[in-house]
Amino acid sequence: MVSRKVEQALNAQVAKEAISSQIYLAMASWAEVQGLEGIAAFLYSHSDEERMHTLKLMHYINERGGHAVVPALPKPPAGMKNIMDVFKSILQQEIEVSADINAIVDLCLKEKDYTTHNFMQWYVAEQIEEERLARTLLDKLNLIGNDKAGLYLFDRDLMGGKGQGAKSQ
Ligand code: OFO
Repeated sequence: MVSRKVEQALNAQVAKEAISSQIYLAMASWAEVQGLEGIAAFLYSHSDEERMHTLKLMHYINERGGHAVVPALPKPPAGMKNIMDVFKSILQQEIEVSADINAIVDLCLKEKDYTTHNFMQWYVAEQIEEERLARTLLDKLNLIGNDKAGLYLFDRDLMGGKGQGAKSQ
């Protein structure tokens, strides 16, 4: 059974993950309109991943005797300045989510909720990967600068939708 405090914190995280999903979705649509198909595929796929993060939390809350609440979501930004701006926002978003996850882990220890603490370790590990990926892609974009051929290759690398190109280089 989750305590009321932990339930509230987990429900707040449900909203955060759903917001992340919406942000990635908005960015995906923007990239698609710019003709950046690979980047769009990566962002659409990541939006799905964030929805999976949302659902995983919701199931956990319900399985532990709480009630997962579907949150109202703010409208994500529709327009981006450029692709660099997109990946800077992504890194910022992931850093914020990591801080939220750490705060829940901290609360679990205070509440002596070792079951939820254990469950949250999946999110802790996931955030390390999410931040790493965002930093790697941002580093690549910094290297590319204004080189159009470089952006073409970056976009092509992300065509698989998972950022594998970024991982293997
Ligand atoms: Fe759910 O990891 Fe990104 O935000």
